[in-house]
Amino acid sequence: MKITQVEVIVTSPDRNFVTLKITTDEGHTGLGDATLNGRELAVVSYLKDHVAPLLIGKDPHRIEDAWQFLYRSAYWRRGPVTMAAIAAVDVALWDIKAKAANMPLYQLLGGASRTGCLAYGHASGKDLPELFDSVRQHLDQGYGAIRIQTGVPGLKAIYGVASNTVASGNVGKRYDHEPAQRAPLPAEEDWDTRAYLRHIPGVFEAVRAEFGPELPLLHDGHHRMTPIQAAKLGKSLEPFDMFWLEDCTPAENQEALRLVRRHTITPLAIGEVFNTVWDYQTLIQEQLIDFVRSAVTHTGGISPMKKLMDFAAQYQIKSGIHGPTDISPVGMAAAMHLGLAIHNFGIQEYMKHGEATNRVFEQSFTFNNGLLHPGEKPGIGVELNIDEAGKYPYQTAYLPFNRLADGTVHDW
Ligand code: EZ4
Ligand code: CO
Repeated sequence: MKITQVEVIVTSPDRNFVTLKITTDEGHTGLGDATLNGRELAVVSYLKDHVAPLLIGKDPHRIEDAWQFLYRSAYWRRGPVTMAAIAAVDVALWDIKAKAANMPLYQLLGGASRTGCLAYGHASGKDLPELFDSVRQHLDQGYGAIRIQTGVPGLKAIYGVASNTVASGNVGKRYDHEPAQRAPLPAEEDWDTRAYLRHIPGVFEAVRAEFGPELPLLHDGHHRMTPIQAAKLGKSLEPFDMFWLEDCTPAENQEALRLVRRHTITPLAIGEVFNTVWDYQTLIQEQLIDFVRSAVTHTGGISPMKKLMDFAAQYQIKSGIHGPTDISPVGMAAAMHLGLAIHNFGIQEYMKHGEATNRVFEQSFTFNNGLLHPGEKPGIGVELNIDEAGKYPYQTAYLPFNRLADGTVHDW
């Protein structure tokens, strides 16, 4: 088999998505997600200008060789643009291989280790009544685990609280709990870590009082704390039996987690902005985390994610694969196949895509009783409807950023 065509499709049904489509001389096609939120066109150029010409004529079955060739021959290693581009190639080739084998991808990864992948959704509200309504809506939709984000008194806008975050300069509509906005410039939000730390424990106390002890609860700190602040939050949340505390400190400094770990038994999840296994070396070997947050889309694809999760398994560290709406249905499907197959699956983040997105991407996954399953179609189970995709050209969009009261730019 030979690769005959490599296309990069940009579409913006509810938000921007970048999709790689590889076609072979035997008529098989494979899809890969290359969406890098707010920096989409950089990956489009990387793929179109620097990767597509290298793939024509190659054997699509040689996935590991293609991965190593793209990674090592570039000379410049790692980085989100490079790794999203390589991930798209890797997933598209796995899609082709599984279609050629006439099997769903998870079968090629060792077969199913479970009946389905436990998913968590995002509940949010600017105050407790709004938050409780959002939790109830998620329970009604069948979610069996829920992330809790709330407004903080005195702060106008805060990560993860959609209704509270329309900042000046925003000309587009924010999609559900999706932080990116269609606008010519990023929106500016405000932040105060001490106000946040005072408020959050009471929120979890109230949620436990309302919804009981069983529901798995998660929270995302979105890189905003110092190590000692993160330790304090983790400790103060211990009575509420968290499933995890996510991204408590900025991700570049792996050693910071040593300090957090010394002070709290709240489970820690990190890594949605990581893009290689090396970013986890210290975290995994020193058992500083409990869950790996990497997205298949941003960490080089199925091949390295399988290796990363096998490494993590030696330390009883589980998966918590990133799955916001800025991961396309193609990236979500890849995550579901991997999650179904690996032994150390933990939980899968799952936010529903919009109707327009679901028309562009025809999908075969199911969500029943809180469990995701990728379906039984050969390949990853997603096809791109090119006519629908063509209706939605790229729109400039940015993630927001924030400043402290004195104007200092803070972590977002
Ligand atoms: O802000 O996906 O856990 N989920 C998150 C996301 C991220 C966006 C960034 O592209 O932190 O909402
Ligand atoms: Co996050």
